[in-house]
Amino acid sequence: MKALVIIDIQNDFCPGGSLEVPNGDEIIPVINKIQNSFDLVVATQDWHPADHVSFASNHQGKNSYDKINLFGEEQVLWPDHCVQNSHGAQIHSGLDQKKIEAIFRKGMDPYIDSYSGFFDNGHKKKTGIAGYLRDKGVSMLFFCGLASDICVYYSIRDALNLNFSSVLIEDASKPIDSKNFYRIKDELIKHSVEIVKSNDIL
Ligand code: VGL
Ligand code: ZN
Repeated sequence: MKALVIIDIQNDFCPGGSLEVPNGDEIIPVINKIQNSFDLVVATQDWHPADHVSFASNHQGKNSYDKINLFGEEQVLWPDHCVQNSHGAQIHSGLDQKKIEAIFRKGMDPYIDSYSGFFDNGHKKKTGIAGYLRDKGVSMLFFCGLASDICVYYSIRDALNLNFSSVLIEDASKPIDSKNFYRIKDELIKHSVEIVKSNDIL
């Protein structure tokens, strides 16, 4: 059984949002078009408290996109984004939610970031999405959403480690940094992730 996993289609990651992905909203009609091709559709939602450790505003003297060392791991500091209950945290109104059976929130712990839809960045806590997908009988995951070089990428890496076969729908995803995405694409191909276009699955 095949599931579509839609990552973080939220206002803050779309044009006009605080952490906008260039042309991020352009993938929304593409995602809407492909949803009917799947047995199951789920989504993730970045959902941070205002005092979240990933926000530059919570570190004196630091600017957005600075990097800090956090408990031995590198942490990029972001503009405030996807603050719980804010407009920016809402799923973009253009995304068709009729087929989305469950939305897994992530990034609620103020002290750790959570790029992947499966675990926090320290791999300490699960969101429960893997158990949910397995319970539903899913073996193959198709990923799309924002941003393909951050949250989509980390989600795919975890999916591979959890032995889900994984496909990235390239034109249903967009990166924050397209140069970074070229590197990531090579890495994913080496790890036998299939990269397809939305037309291939319609
Ligand atoms: C994301 C940076 C910080 C993403 C989330 O959804 O790609 N990026 N939080
Ligand atoms: Zn975030």
